[in-house]
Amino acid sequence: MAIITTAFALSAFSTSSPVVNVVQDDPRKKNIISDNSNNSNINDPSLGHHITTTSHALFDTTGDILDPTSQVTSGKRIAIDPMKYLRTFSYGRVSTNSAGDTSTTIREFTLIASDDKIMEVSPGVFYNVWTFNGTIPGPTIRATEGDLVRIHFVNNGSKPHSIHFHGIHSSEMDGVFDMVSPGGQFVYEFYAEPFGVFPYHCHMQPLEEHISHGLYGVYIVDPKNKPRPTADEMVMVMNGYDTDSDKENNFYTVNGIPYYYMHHPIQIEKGRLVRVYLVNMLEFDPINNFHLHANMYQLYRSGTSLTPDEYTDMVTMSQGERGILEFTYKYPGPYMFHAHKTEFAEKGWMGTFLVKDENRSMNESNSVKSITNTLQPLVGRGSD
Ligand SMILES: [Cu+2]
Repeated sequence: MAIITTAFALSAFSTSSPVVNVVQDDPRKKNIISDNSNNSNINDPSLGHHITTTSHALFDTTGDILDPTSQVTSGKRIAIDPMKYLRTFSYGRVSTNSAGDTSTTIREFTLIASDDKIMEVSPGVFYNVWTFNGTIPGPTIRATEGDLVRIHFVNNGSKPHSIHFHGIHSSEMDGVFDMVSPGGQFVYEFYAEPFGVFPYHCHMQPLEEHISHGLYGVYIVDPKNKPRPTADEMVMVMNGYDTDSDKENNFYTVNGIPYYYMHHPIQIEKGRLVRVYLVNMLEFDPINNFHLHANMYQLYRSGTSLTPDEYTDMVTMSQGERGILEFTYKYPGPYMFHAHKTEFAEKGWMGTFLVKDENRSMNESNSVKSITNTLQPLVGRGSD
């Protein structure tokens, strides 16, 4: 049995870091994750690593066939779709565990890290992106408070990676001390608590390298007892790309591609509640922010309360900060939203909402009818 000891040798945690063993010939490797993606490495039994730790329990997969939360693209070039990402929520593969009178909803997800993909960030500018499931940001994981969340993590990259979820969970599920070597797997399992909006991201060192290349996504926990009102819901992740490796960003985006929503406005309806789950994952710059034009929004910081913290048109966040923004447009038309840090806006972090009046034609015909109805008796009388 080949045991590769992969101690987490971080200077910041040099005292009593747990040692992680990757057990290559574990008989349970028959339980390796397989799926219908075209990434052959994942189905290679020789890569069916399992991780044990000397300081806590063994975490293993169920052996079930798992559904990737999004398609892994073939080849090294990736194309991401911010419009699709915007309103896509992954609720996982759902099962129920009943014990007596109580039953727990289990949500299982597969996240596959890779670090060899090339993305055209801007015309003619290519950048080595590191991705979860082939996208930046990674898929949006969504659960309800109290659900059991099980993340089957596969490191299909060439460097050690992990997933660190924000939220409440045990130490061994924190994705910090247990690095997953290339070809390795790990199963993170925790109950979804508290409700709110959280980032997840790789936590390997050097952290700024792993985050700035794109290994992050959003994790939403819905309140169990009092769901938020129905709304047009969307996710926005603020990020940047340091394409010349000088530790300063050259491009800034929301949802992965500079200026995307300027060229492809987000259509929303007049009078309908819009809810944005906003997360800042920008590396290198200490702050980022979100300004909405011609409107104001209710801001729920971290999304952990049903009572808004602020009514504003501007929120500033440091890295990892997030919140829920709720607003409704009164008037149709195009409206900008952007970082109110001019440099970021002018290097790609701006977009537009196109507010449409869905009832406009009906309203117009109704008003015409109503005007006609009002006028007709007069017209009739006048003609007497
Ligand atoms: Cu990483």
